Amino acid sequence: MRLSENDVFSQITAYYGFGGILRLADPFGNGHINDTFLLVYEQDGRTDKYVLQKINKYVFHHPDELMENAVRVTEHLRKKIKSSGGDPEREVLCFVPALNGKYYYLDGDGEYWRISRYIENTISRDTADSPDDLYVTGLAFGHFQSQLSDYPADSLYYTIPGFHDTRSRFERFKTVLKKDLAGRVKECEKEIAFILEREKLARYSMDSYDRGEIPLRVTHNDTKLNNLLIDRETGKAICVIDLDTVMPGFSMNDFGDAIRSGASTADEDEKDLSKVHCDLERYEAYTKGFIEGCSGKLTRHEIEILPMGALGITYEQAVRFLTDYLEGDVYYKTAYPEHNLIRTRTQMRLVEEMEARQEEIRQIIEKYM
Ligand code: ADP
Ligand code: GN1
Ligand code: MG
Repeated sequence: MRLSENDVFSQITAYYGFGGILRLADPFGNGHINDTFLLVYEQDGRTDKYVLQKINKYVFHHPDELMENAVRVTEHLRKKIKSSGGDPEREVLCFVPALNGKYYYLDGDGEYWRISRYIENTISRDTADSPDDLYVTGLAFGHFQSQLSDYPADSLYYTIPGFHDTRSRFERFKTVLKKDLAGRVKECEKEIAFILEREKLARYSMDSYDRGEIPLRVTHNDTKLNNLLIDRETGKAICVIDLDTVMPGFSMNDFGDAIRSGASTADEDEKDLSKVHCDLERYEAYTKGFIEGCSGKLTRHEIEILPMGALGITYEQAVRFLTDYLEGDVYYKTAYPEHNLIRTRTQMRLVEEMEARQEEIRQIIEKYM
């Protein structure tokens, strides 16, 4: 018999030694990967809030290594924040150890759970409201990369090997096509052709790396807009979250994923493609923030090819959504059967726009070189 969520919540309460009464344990946030809950305990008139997550084992094969990375990276960030006079309670995730010192709870069903402190008075956005939202986002993700620039990259585990190896993802896509496990290939001919026609995009980042043109850095690798907490009142960026994919990577990808998600004028799963555009004002605002946030650490060539990061990662996302659709929705959470196909189409639309407006985008980057 599988454990119910309520069983797990009470086991966790004991395992972590949380006092008081568990008043609330509700699903929380819009992540596509982990199961997230907000836990609220009340004791002697005080309220303690935690974010509890079940780590997705289909996606992350070694949750123990993932937590080791996350704890080490947050300790590094905490030191930096303290020494620069920041607020370590709000500006970095704080994972909570259990009574035995471990940073996860392994339940009787073999599922891994971890807890961080809830950061008060914050929101995370799925889409941006204004270019300024992108500027603060760029500053935050750039600063995050800058704060980790002295962290020894080779001491981190690869929590998902080949995560942004678009070249391998392209090859895998072709294998999945041949297998057609879910019998869906027939209904996506246009989308498949779109992907296959653009093999050049699949090769760009890894080929650049192989030629020694770009360095490997410690990067976030999932800089989607909603992986940043924003202060509810001031609108300022507070804390970069979702650290499960912090590992060696390329700066162009941390640039790219935020453009993909934040410069888009519509949700990632918007069905009406006439609403989906890559807004160049937002693109420019993110560029300005990101380059400022990286505080001089990027090479000239890295800056020059940032637009290829946006194009490449958006293309990669189309490949990933379509691969998942063709495999029968095994990776991303979906709310209805065509969800991954709808997501694929928004990404394709963004790729087409970025391709059509390459010259304008080049001029934006030139301003910040
Ligand atoms: P996933 O990997 O599934 O995307 P995330 O770690 O991004 O999961 O968390 C999902 C959502 O939960 C985030 O987008 C954010 O809104 C919220 N969240 C996560 N951690 C915290 C935290 N410590 N404080 C406040 N909100 C959080
Ligand atoms: C996932 O975990 P979340 O929802 O922040 C995914 C990203 C994708 C994104 C698309 C570990 O991000 O890589 O870009 O969905 N995370 C993982 O929305 O695969
Ligand atoms: Mg997330």
